[in-house]
Amino acid sequence: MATGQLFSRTTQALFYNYKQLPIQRMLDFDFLCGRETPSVAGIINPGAEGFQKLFFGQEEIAIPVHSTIEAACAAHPTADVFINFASFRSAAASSMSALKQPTIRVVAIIAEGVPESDTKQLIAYARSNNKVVIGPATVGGIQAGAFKIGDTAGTIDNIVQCKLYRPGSVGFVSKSGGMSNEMYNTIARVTDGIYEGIAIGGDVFPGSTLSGHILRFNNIPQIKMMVVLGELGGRDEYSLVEALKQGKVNKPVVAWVSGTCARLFKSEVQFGHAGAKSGGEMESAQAKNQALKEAGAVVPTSYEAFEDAIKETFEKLVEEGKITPVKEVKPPQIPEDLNSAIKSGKVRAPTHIISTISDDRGEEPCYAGVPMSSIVEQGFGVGDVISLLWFKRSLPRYCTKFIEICIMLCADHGPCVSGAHNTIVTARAGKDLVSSLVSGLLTIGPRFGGAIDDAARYFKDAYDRGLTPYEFVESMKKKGIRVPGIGHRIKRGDNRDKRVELLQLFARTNFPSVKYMEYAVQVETYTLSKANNLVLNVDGAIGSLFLDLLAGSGMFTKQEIDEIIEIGYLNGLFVLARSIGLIGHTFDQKRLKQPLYRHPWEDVLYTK
Ligand code: Q5B
Repeated sequence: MATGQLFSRTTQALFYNYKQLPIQRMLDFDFLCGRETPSVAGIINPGAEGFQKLFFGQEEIAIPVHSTIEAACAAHPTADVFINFASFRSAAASSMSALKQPTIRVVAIIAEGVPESDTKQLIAYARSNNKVVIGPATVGGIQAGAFKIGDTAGTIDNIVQCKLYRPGSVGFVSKSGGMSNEMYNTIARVTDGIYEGIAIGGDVFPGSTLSGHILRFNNIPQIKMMVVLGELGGRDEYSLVEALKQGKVNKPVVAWVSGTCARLFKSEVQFGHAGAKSGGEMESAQAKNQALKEAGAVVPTSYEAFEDAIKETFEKLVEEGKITPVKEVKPPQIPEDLNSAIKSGKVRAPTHIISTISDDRGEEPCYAGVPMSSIVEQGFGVGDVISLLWFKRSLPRYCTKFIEICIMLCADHGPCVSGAHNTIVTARAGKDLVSSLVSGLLTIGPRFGGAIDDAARYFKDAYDRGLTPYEFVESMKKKGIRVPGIGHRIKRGDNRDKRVELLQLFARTNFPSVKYMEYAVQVETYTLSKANNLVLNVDGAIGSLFLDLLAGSGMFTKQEIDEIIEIGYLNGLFVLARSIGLIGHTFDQKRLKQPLYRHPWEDVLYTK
């Protein structure tokens, strides 16, 4: 591997598999370091394309998402690092594809459990093509103040504590990612900090080696000393021993091979990493520490003494004038995410919506506080659900039954009424269910189906003010207003609307009082004396009877009744009911494969 710098303050990466947290951590690190460009140029999410919103400091940025490695490399030719967050199943294949891209120089493989035979192929390909593989089974690496791979060095707090936002003088390489976090802390405490840190990963065959990185660090002028944390198992450390012996490393190396405790076990021990097992004596931590020491590395007597060894080596270099400790800089403050700030109680934010009728956050959804299971167990009907969601209370059974009857009776009134006609024409124009439904619903209004609220308003006002039917109807006439709930295109005094009769019968049998309905009937008697078509229609019947329900059930205060009437809840009954019929008409037309409707010329009066 050798040569020198792997990364710089302008290095950009392609991130394989969308993982919000590590990408955001990379971008937060960029901001902390004062980078001008985000270190993630693009995301590769197989099968998906578009943009992913993330924060770069205080600003939101949209990072392009590509469905293939080839497309991402073509779109971002200067992004030369490939950070592979694929699972162990697909990590090798995707890494090989990345290595084969001419623009990709470094591939970091995070997954554990990549088959060794696959890794060997990756290593061979990388070597012969002068590319670098970090991992598998690694957290990655970091160049302080410049570029960071994924989750390396953990949280922003840890990165600040370890002063990784600006370069120091120490090159660090370890097998373990977890231990590298620990070492970043140690090194920050006793030196002027890390210049570059790499975790090569704990597999038996790592893509790049401890010695490879040390030789590379040796060529980086800003790195004045190196720290190595090896572990028992494998022979990587002996390559470093050889390099030291051959004088290929001319900067101080402080090294420790962990796993000395393995000797306390009677049988062979396998530690956390695949490669961390005590093989023969040569692979023991003791033997490797001894060999490193003999080759000229500074090797402490125990891990506990490692920190002091690093400290002494650093201080000696300072004394010798080989290191001028870097000047401390204050990193910018990363804006905290609103969600985490709220969670920790640091800030409060106003909500944008207030809702009182239902809640889906718990174990089961609730309508006005009543859980779904109760609704089912208690045999509630749609009338009960409407009373919960519209009126926020459980109404007596006769009330909910009345609501259900209204819905059943208003569900449809044939294909010739305004709403059904519109729905049929729309369905025949090839439109979908929702378009056909809403085109019918949009006809509901003061003349067709949507007169229930006004009927309730006017009947209530007239009755409460003590107007006689004559006074009421004539006053409306004077104002030029048709009495809502009165009149029908086909129903007559001698051809009453059956629906009205059924509603009246139910109310007379079940309601404690039907005073508003009786008043509406008196109004009808008067209007019928004027013209035979001025019957109490279904809107008028529902409007007047709902006034009786509201006033007679004892479930509503006067103020609540006034509010219901003022807001206008009752047309909702017709809208809901007629949706059933309009949906039916849509299906009917589709089933019958009816062609585009065109109104016949003969049925239009063309005139000037
Ligand atoms: N005149 C419903 O009118 C209709 C009068 C009136 C005083 C009245 C009309 C009206 C109020 C709104 C209303 C709901 C437009 C109806 C429904 C659902 C449906 C539909 C279905 C379903 C019918 C003739 C003469 C004129 C008018 C006078 C009429 N209504 N005077 N108060 N309310 N009602 N809508 O038949 O002197 O000749 O000028 O607006 O309650 O929509 O099945 O089809 O389930 O789908 O077109 O049942 O009554 O009568 O306009 O020719 O008027 O009567 O002033 O007097 P028509 P017009 P004049 S239920």
